[in-house]
Amino acid sequence: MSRVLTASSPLRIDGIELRLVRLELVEPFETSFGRVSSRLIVLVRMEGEGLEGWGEIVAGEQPLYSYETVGTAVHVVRDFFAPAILRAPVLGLDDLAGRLDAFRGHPMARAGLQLAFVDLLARSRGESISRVLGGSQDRIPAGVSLGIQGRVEDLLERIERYVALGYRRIKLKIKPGWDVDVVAEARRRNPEIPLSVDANAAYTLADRDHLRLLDRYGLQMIEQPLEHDDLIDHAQLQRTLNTLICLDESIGGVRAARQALDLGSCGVVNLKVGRVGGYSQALAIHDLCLSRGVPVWCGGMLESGVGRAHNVALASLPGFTMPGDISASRRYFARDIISPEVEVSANGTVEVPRGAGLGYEVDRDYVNSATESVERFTSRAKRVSVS
Ligand code: OSB
Ligand code: MG
Repeated sequence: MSRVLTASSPLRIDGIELRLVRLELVEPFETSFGRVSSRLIVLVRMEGEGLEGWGEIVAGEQPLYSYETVGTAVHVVRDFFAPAILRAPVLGLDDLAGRLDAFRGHPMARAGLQLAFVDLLARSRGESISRVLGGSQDRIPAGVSLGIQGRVEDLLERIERYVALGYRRIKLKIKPGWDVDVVAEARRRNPEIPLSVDANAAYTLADRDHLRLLDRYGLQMIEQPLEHDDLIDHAQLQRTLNTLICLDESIGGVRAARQALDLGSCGVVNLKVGRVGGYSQALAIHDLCLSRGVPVWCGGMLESGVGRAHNVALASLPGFTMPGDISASRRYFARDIISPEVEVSANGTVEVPRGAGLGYEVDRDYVNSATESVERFTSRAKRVSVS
């Protein structure tokens, strides 16, 4: 696997722009931690060497999935991360990541900057992001994550719809009161489809007997059943379940991934570049799982097309052996901010673009019309000194 994440000569970063863009979802998305009907997308645009790179910070408006929010992300980028990056030309991804090493936490904010940088770097090399990351697949299998519904019939109708569209795996959000009976009915109506569930940390180890009831339904995995930062109880639960546990929230970086695999906390990893702090951590987790024979798939955060394009590039790496939460643009938004939009073919795959950088164009007019605010940071801006 060849991976080139350094520039042929250091990249001078002239500016970093944060842009808040409001996009309505085609329908509300409900999980065990809440319901969203629109997304306030944080786009990162990094300018340098006459080029630009685009990234996205996947934080939500409220600290539910993670403690990070749109507000905390804007704060740490403005006051700490952007000044560190603008201080001197950047040699490559390791240099960029290293500039932020002194700071703790805020992985989603870090990731957004890494994404924009890698897009810029790939464009400077005239190569796709998939290529600079060492991607090996030119199409990736699509999956869909279906939120909690008011009625089981509404869920069954959606399952049918996405199966008919060719999606290769259906994931159901669950929570206490919307779990075993719903899964039983979904399975009864769809005996053959690859099915999984995601609890977003809605249970505790005391629910183990209840969770074991899910073993009957041939699920590919049960995602993040227990607390968001737990590895120990998951290891204990995994020993009593036949169904593989997949961790999402609990895998905050490569150290948590290594510990989870050593402890037996999961048999599958949901890899989200935003959650783990960017490509530097995502690549390390990917390589670790590949070397241990642990399947990885690419998760999503209801991203705009910019974030999704990065997910498509990441999912082209060889360790991604299961369909991810990568769905067509129209599954999320009536209109996406990239062109072409992400499409899922009749046999349930997304093509990995070959063009330079993201391989999709950002639709500036539409982005402008949906923008709520813009802040731009340059090397001349007032800043906090860190070293
Ligand atoms: O837990 O995987 C999750 C969306 C927002 C926050 C957390 C999660 C999700 C999803 C949807 O499951 C993934 C997607 O389609 O983008
Ligand atoms: Mg999840």
